[in-house]
Amino acid sequence: SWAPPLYERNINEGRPVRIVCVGAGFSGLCAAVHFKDHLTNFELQIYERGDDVGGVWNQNRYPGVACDVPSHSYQLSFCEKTDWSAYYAPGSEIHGYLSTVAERYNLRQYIKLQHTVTHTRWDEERGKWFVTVTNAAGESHEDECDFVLFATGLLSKPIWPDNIPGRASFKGTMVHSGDWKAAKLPEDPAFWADKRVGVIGMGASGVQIVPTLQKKALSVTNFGRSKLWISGGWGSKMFEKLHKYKKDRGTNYFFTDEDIAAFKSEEAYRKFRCEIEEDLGSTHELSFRGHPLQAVFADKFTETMRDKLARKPEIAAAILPDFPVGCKRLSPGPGYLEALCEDNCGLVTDKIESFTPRGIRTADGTEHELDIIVCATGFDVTFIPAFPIIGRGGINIQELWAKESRTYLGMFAPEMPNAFNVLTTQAAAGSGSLLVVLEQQCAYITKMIGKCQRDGYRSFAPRRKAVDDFLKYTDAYFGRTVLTSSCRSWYKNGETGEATIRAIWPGSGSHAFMALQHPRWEDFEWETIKE
Ligand code: N01
Repeated sequence: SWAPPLYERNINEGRPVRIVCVGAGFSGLCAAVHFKDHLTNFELQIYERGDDVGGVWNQNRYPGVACDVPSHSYQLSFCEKTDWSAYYAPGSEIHGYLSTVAERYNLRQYIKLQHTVTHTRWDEERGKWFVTVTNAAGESHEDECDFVLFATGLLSKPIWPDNIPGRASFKGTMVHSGDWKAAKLPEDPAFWADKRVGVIGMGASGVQIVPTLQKKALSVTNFGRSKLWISGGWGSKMFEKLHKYKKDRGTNYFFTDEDIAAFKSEEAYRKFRCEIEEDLGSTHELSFRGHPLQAVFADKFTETMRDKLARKPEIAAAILPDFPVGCKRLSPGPGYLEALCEDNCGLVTDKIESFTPRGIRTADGTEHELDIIVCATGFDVTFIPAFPIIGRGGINIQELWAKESRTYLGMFAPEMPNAFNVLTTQAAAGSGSLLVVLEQQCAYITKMIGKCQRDGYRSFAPRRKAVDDFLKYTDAYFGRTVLTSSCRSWYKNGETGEATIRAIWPGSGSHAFMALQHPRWEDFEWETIKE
C-alpha cells in the first residue's frame, strides 16, 4: 500500500509514541479527546477495570447517588448537554453522559474494559514504561509504552470502618457506599422497603443515601461521629435559585419542562452556566481565615439548619459545628435534615462500639438491630493506586507516597519520568467544578507529550526544586485558610486540625485554570533521545 515518504509528513508531526492510560472515567475520556484533537502519530490504549466507561459514575450505584455540583457545571466544556433533568443530576444520568462522550468522540476504539492494571515499571535503559494488565479471563500481558497516565480517580478506593470490631460477625447485608454495584445489590427500592437500615457516616454520600432510603425503609438510623454544615436553602444566588425548581419529595431539584426548553437556546444556556460558575467561584473567599463572610454564613446556616430540624432540636444541638464554614466540604444536602425529622429516621451520635451479629452496639450499651448496614465512610486519599508503580531507581510510589503525595502541580513526580496523574492528588479545587481543572490538566499533559514528540526528547521529569516550591506554596496557602482549622476531613486524609493537605488544589478553580494554562518548561529536566 502507498505511504507518503517521510519528508512529506507534516513538518510539525513528531516521532511516534505510545500512551497507556489507566482508567476510563471522566479523566481518561477527557485526556483521550485532547490527544485526538491535538496530537498526531500516537497510539493510545486505555485499560479500564470496570465493565463500562464512567469510573466512579459507573461504579457508584448507591441509593440517591447524585452530583452535588450543579449539572451544567459538571460536564466537559467541549461536549455540552443542555437537557439535564435536575439541578443536581442523578448518577445514572452522568454515567449516560459519559457514554455519550465516548460515542461522540469515537473513544471506545482505544478502550479495553475489564482489564485491570496490576503493575507498572519504568525501564531507565529503554526509556519506556512496562504496564502489566490482567483481563476478565485472568490472562496477563505486558504493554510497553512511552507515557503512562494514571487516571485512576480521586475518590475510588473505599475505606471500611476497620477501627470498629466485629464487622465479619454481622449476619445481615453490609456494603460500602462505593461498592453497591460491586456487591451486586439491587438498585430497586423494593430491596430496602420495610428493612431496618443503618447508615454510618454523614459526608456527601451519607447525606444523599439517608433521604433516599428513608422514603421506603422501615427505619433508617444514621450513625454520625462528627458535625457538619448543610448549606441548602441559603448561602448564595445558587441556593436561592434552587427554590425555583420543582422539588421531588425533598431529595433533588428537578428542572421544569420550560427550563429544559429554555436551555436549548444557546444564550439562555450560557447565561445559566456562567451564573453557576460565578456562584461556585464566589464562595472561595469564604475559605480564608478571619474573612467577615464566615460569621454571616455561619449565622445563616445555623438558622436554616435549626428551622429544618425544628421537629427534632436535639439533632441540631448535636450536629451544628463548632468549626468554621468550609473547614470540610460543604454539602447542599437536599432533603437530608428533613428526612432525619421523619418518624422512621434518626441520628445516633453515640460512639459505635462494635458490630454485632444483629446490628450495631453503641457506647451507651444499646444494640441497634439492623437488616442492612451501609458504610458511607469515605475513600482513601493517599492517591496510591492499588498496584505498584516502580519509577526511577526502583522506587515504588506505594512506599514513597505512603505518608503524603509529593507532586509538581498535582501531575508530576521527580521519580516518575513520563508519567502523569490526572485528577488525583492536588487537583480538585475546593471551590469551582473540578472538571475545569481536569480539562486544563489534560491540555497541559498533551503539550508535554507533543514537545517530546517534536523536540527529540526521550523523557522528562519535574525538577526537585519545582516540587519543593509547589509544596511550600501549598502549605503556606492552606495555612491561611479555614481548611486547616479543627474539623476532621478527607482533605487532610481523615486527620484533624492543622494537618497537611495534599488532596486538593491550593486555590480556587479559576486559580488552577490560570496556573495551568502554559507549561513552564524550565521546571522540568529533559533528556534528549540518544542517536
Ligand atoms: O466520604 P467523607 P463521602 N466510624 O469522607 C464517617 C465526593 N462525593 O463518601 O467526619 C464512624 O466525606 C466520617 O466521619 P468524620 C465528595 O467530594 C461526591 O461521604 O471523619 N464514622 C464522615 O461522616 C465528597 O466530599 C459526590 O468524623 C466514620 C463519613 O464517614 C467525597 O466524595 C457524591 C468512620 C465519611 O465522609 C467523600 O464523601 C458523593 C468510622 N470508623 C461523594 N469512618 C458528588 O456529588 C468514617 N466515618 C460529586
